[in-house]
Amino acid sequence: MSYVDEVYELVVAKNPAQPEFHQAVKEVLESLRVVIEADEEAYRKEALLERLTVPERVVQFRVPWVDDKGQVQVNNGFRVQFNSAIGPYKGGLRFHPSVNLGIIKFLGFEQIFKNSLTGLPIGGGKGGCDFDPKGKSDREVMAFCQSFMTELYRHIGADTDVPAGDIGVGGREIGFMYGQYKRIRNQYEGVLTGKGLTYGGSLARTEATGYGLLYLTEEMLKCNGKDITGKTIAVSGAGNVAIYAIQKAQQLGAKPVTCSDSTGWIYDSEGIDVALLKEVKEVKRARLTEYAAARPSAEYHEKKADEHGVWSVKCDIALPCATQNELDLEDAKALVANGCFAVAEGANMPTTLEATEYLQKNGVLFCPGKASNAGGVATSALEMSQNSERLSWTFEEVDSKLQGIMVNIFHNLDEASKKYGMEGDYVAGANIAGFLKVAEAMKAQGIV
Ligand code: NDP
Ligand code: 2IT
Repeated sequence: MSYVDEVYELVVAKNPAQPEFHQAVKEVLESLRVVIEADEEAYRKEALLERLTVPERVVQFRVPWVDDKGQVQVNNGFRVQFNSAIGPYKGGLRFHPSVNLGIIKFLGFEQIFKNSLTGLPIGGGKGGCDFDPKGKSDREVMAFCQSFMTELYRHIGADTDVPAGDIGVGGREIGFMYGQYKRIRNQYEGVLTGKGLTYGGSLARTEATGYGLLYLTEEMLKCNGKDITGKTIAVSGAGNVAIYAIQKAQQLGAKPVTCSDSTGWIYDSEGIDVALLKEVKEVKRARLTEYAAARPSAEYHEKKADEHGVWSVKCDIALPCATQNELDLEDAKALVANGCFAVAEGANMPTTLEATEYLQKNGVLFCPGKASNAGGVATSALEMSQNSERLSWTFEEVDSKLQGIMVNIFHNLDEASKKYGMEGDYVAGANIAGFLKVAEAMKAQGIV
């Protein structure tokens, strides 16, 4: 059996009931087949793929806290420190009821290659908790965040592991966690990114993932003889990534017409009103029904299991920005039938393997999240640089560095896909380009 297949079977056997982790590993290993098989014995002897797929460290812990009724609640906290070959562990924290070890491992594994693609010195990690911030008071969120950090603090540090936000973790949660870290450690250091601007945050970090997604999409289209101006875009999600993707798409002259949350979705024939969406989601933390109520051109649709939601809308470009596996084979068929010619992932692994294959086979330009959503973590690394030099850069400075990074990422994966005979397969290009740097660093550092 080939080494790649052997390792994939091992991963499935050793990590039962972690389907998202298997999926992420499968996609990467399939892309690496051509690289590994060219030098199979050397990779096998060093057990490089086994080392790549087993996290350096997994921390799992109890998070007890008291709710507003005086009831004690207990949640499950995680931090997976996956790979530190090229820098301190770096990756977000997700607070969502669906969080479990397999989800955090898939996210941490993806992060290794994403962080490598940014060209910056950051290793791969991810964490989170099955806590649901929805419907909780600010005091409850603070009590939870303080308890979470009361264990996490001993595993992280500015040169060790630097968490940030992800689903359910935004400025409010980062602030509460930062305060508790500082209180316990008595140390003012850049241990988290996505911090507020008054205490070490970077300008443009809030916008970075969505803006970066559009910078990369624009470059991908340009290099394929297409222009983003005037194009209709279907976006899913209504959180941090979706909001700033919609905003930048409009600045570039495109027309995003949809967004969604966990209960329903919006089609707005006039184009999404970003100021209203921000008011509903960032300020009121309300449902999208409130957007529809305030906007005559918007239709609200309740989410239904057997329907395609935002992917049923006629569009030129699709940007999935909500969560994993939200775009399946049937959705991909609907997009192709409606003339969609480009998909770039804002979320992590939003497209199933079958859907990705279908889109690629039907000539749709497809950019995987580990490349197209890397602007968030790249700007986090820029926040770390600013913290280290105890200076703050202007919005324009950070934004122009972000643009340069995203354009560079696209060219790196484009070149890798060509070099390995898979021109236009940006999934393979991203996985190969991300892997080669990490593998070289791992080899140089010996058996650790
Ligand atoms: P937010 O919590 O800000 O927003 C998430 C959005 O997706 C919300 O609209 C939420 O709906 C919706 N959503 C979440 N889970 C589900 C679900 N299970 N089913 C349907 N809808 C869901 O998170 P972000 O915008 O930060 O993250 C979105 C995606 O982007 C994630 O995959 C994340 O890993 C990825 N990402 C985030 C980065 C960042 O910097 N924040 C960087 C790179 C990737 P509702 O409002 O109802 O909760
Ligand atoms: O998935 C991701 O890249 C993030 N959630 C951002 C991670 C970070 O450290 O900024």
